[in-house]
Amino acid sequence: MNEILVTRSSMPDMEEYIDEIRDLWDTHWLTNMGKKHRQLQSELKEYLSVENIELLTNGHMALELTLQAMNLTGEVITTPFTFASTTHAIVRNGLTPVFCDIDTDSYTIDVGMLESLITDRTSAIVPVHVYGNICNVEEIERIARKYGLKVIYDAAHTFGETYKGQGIGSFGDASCFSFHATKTFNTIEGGAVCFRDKELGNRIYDLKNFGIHGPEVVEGVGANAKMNEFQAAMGICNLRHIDEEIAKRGKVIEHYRKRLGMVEGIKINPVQENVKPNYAYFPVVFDEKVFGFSRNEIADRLAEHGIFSRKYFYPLTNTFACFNGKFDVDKTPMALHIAKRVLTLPLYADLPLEEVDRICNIILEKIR
Ligand code: T4K
Repeated sequence: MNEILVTRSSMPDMEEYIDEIRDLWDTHWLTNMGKKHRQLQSELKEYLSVENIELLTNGHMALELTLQAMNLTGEVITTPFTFASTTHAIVRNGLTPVFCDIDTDSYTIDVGMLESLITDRTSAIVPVHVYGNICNVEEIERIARKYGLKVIYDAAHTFGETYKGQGIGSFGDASCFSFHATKTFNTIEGGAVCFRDKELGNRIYDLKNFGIHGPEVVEGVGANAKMNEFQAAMGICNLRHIDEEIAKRGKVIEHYRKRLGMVEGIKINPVQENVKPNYAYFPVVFDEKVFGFSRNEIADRLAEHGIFSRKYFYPLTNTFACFNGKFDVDKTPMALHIAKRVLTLPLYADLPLEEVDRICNIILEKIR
């Protein structure tokens, strides 16, 4: 049986990658902000249309170190409908996550509720552009200014997206991207933070490289979160093909939408206005009462055919066992509703449209 997983890493031709890494055998320079790191950093700055960018070893460290570099205290407002990383980055900085519910259509932070969660202990907002759906950046900016809060976007899913023609990484005080193998753009593992304030960038740099300023000068108590040269080389190669990759993902999604978009009991995110998308994920929400089958039944049925969809993002982070019931999930009812019903279907650039048809046929099989 031909197995299909939820995604498959984009990779350049092997020869292209080998050509890119060949000179590492001449220089023996493998990490510590080498030539490839510097090249990728400057190419990404241009591609993402951002003023400042710092590369890191993964998306999680981008988030965790950015929060640390901001010296935040107290409470941080965020959403539980996300990958573990977002909440963990907050908690690992000794901060208290305060969970806001999500919007019905985009599954991003519900800006209508946001203001009611602000207290005199709130220091920041960490909204998530989940699945590549853009948050209401204008309203978030207004609220953050009004209360003097920092905004750090979890932009793990939004590589290359723009809003009103502006690079998505240029919103808020900082935006953190993931370049993990499963993302639209990958550096195997990898990530980056884009930021406004150069001083913040200096502090993130210190945290990513032990606070070292020279062979005999250590000015900060930093960690190690450097992207190495093999990661950067993968990024340089993948960046050459990214527009084509995104276009191919777009075709896959177009086909899914054609097949599933009008089916009663299946909900698909509406296309967002003024957004250039990157087609990061394809989430589908099943309303069992109308569709006739639950999300879990559909996931199991697909698995029987060797098709492995995923329940991103179930369970909600505010229900994780590691938090021992500390958070009240009833405060985020929409997030709970979506998490129980959502399934992300297989999506990658080279997924053949015939396979998309096969997946849709299995999903729709018993309702016809
Ligand atoms: N914030 C958000 C909102 C995020 O979604 C993430 C990461 C982060 C922050 C943190 O960024 P990083 O520190 O990871 O850069 C995957 C990814 O590992 C993770 O990056 C991603 N979000 C999350 C949504 O998905 P798993 O545990 O589901 O991955 P796994 O190993 O089950 O892989 C899923 C599928 O991907 C496989 O079935 C096949 C395919 N795959 C996987 C790997 C590892 C490949 O094709 N190639 C590969 O190398 O977490």
